[in-house]
Amino acid sequence: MQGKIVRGVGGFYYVECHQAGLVECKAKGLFRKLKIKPLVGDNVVVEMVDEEKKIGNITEICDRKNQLVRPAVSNVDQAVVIFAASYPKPNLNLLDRFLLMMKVQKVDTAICFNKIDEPEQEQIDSLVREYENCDSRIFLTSTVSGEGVHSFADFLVGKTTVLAGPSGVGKSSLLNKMFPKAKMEVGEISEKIKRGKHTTRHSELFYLGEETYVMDTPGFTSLELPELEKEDLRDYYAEFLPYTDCRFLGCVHVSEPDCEVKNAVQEGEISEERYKNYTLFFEELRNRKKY
Ligand SMILES: Nc1nc2c(ncn2[C@@H]2O[C@H](COP(=O)(O)OP(=O)(O)O)[C@@H](O)[C@H]2O)c(=O)[nH]1
Ligand SMILES: [Mg+2]
Ligand SMILES: [Zn+2]
Repeated sequence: MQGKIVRGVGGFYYVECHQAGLVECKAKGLFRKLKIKPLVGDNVVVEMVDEEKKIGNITEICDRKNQLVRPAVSNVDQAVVIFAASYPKPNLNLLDRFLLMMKVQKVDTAICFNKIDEPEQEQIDSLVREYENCDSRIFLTSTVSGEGVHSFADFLVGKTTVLAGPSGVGKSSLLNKMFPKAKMEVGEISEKIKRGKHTTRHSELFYLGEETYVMDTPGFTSLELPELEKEDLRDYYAEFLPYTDCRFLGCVHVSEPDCEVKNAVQEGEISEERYKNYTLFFEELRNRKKY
C-alpha cells in the first residue's frame, strides 16, 4: 500500500493512505542502517500490521523530488505566502523574506492577498504593482465575496504546497472555503489555545482530498534569511535581471555608481519597497556572523 507521511511524532509516522485512511507507522530498522530518516512529505510503501487499528510499518521511501530544510518537508511543489490586502497590514519585508527563502530552496512561489473586499481598489493595485515583476504568481481573494477563490483552489489541487502567513490574514477561512472537508478553526483564540498545548510544533501536512496537501506554518511572524552570499542575493530578484548594463560587471546594485537597477528604481520601473528590502537584506547578510 502507498501513502504519504503527513506527521511525525516521537518515532511514529502518520501516513495518509487514501483507501485505508491515516495509518500509524513505525519505520523499519532498514532505514536507520541506511541513515535515511523518514520526512513529512515522503511518499512511502506501507505494510499493514493491524488493519483494524490502522497500524503498519514503512518498508520503503520513494525517491524524493526535493527536500526543504525550513520547514522540514519533502516533495514540495510550490509555496504560497498569504497576507491580507487590508488588515493586518501586510508586512512586505516578511513577504520578501519568505519568497527569498523559497527561491533559494528552488521552490516555485506565489503570493495571495486575501480580504480584497475590505481596502480601496487603489491599495490592491499598489500591492499588485509591487509584485507583478517578481516572478511569483499573484492571487487576489476574498472569502466574503468569493472572488478569486476558485482560481486559487485550482492552483493548489493535486499539489503539495507550503503555506505561510501571519495569523489573522484568513488562511483557515480560505482553506475551509476552498476545501470544505478541511474544517480549519477560524479566529485567533482557538489557535492560541492550540499553541499553548503543543509547545513544540511539528511540521504537519493537511490532506484536502484529490492528492492535495498543504503545510500550514502557524505563527509566522519572523524569518531568518537563508544561507546565502550577499553577492548572490541579486540573482533572486527577477525584476533586476533585465538590467545588465551597470557600469561594473559585478555590480550588486547597492552603492556602485551608474547602476541600472538603481536608475530603474528611480524611474519607477522597479518597486521602491522591494528594492529597499533588498538593500536591508544585503546589509543583514553583510553583518551576519560567520561561524
Ligand atoms: N473581510 C474579510 N475578512 C476575512 C476574510 N477571510 C477571513 N476573514 C476574517 O479574518 C479573521 C481571521 O481569519 P482566520 O481564517 O482565522 O485567519 P488565519 O489566522 O490566517 O487562519 C476572521 O475573523 C475571519 O472571519 C476575507 O476575505 N475578508
Ligand atoms: Mg488559522
Ligand atoms: Zn547595478
